[in-house]
Amino acid sequence: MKIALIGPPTAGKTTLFEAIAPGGSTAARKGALGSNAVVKVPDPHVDRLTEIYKPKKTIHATVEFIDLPGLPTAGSGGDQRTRILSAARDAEALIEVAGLFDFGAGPRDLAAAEAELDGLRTEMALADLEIIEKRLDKLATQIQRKSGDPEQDKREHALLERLREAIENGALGAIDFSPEQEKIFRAYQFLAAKPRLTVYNLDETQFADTALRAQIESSGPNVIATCATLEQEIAQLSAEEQTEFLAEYGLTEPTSGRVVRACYHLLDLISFYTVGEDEVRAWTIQRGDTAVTAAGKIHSDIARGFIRAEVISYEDVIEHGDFKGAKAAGKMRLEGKEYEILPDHIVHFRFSV
Ligand SMILES: Nc1nc2c(ncn2[C@@H]2O[C@H](COP(=O)(O)OP(=O)(O)OP(=O)(O)O)[C@@H](O)[C@H]2O)c(=O)[nH]1
Ligand SMILES: [Mg+2]
Repeated sequence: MKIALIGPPTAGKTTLFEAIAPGGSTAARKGALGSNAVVKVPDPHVDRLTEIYKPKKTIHATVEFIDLPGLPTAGSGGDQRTRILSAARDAEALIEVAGLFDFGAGPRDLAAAEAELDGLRTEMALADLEIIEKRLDKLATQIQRKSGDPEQDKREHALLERLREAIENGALGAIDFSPEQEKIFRAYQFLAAKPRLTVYNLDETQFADTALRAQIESSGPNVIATCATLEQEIAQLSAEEQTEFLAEYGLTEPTSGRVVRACYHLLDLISFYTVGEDEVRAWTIQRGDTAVTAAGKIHSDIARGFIRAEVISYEDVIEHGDFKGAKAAGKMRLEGKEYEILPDHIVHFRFSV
């Protein structure tokens, strides 16, 4: 799962990226734009289970972040802007970053940053519309010459016309697709359709203003206020120093952790856990996934030879000391393939191949 940081130049994307991935970025893929890094999803459940099992290995869920260069202002940037937008298209979700700190052009207020983000969203919608127009032209020619599959081409043409209108009106979310339409729609990877987290990047003084932070974050569930330079400093501190430092700002955890978790939720991902002396591990599934799908994340053999899932809630495991204790206390459910795995489930799969 890839999440791209996108925004106007100098908004603090790279600073935020480095705060999120203090270990540094992994080597960029050949020809890829921007750096990428695989980042652990902070998870108190994994921490607690590790304390209990003291396993040889602990594995967190991860997501991948891509730090894109700043998007040049509309009408400039040529090739570079096309490359940035197409790299963003490859990501499953976007973090749009706007700066409120003074980066040379004087202090900025929230309204200015919001306007800048509106501009960015318009840019992305226009890039989608450009793709639609090109495809519509091509389909029209194909339909006229009967060089493709005319029926299928007509259906795609009609769908794209609907999508064009929806993107123009910012109403993509309101469309109901048939399975065939859904498939076509997904293949286009429209930027306007990507789940988004909005991050406003403040300077130290603005960030100390809790009222401003609250005002920003009250504007929606996927809006976060941060100070990327501060986050970068925090990432270098020991756990103890971190707690102290954060307390000065009235925080209990770094916002970089919140950003990572918010992205996880944005993508509708959840974690279930497996535990043991060898390994405590968080596994990533999509909300709504069944036990057999979850089993397949661990190994295709476990899905193929699936017998039953032994499921205990995290709370029950904690209350009864460990998985065994909770099982002895009768807290275990034995579930079949179609059972829906929930976020705090600890699972042991019975299988035979
Ligand atoms: N005061 C303050 N300065 C910041 C903050 N975040 C970034 N900066 C500064 O702003 C400048 C640009 O930051 P970058 O993180 O490189 O911005 P960017 O969005 O990656 O820039 P491009 O990749 O060129 O588009 C740097 O000098 C940062 O130190 C912040 O939260 N507060
Ligand atoms: Mg940068």
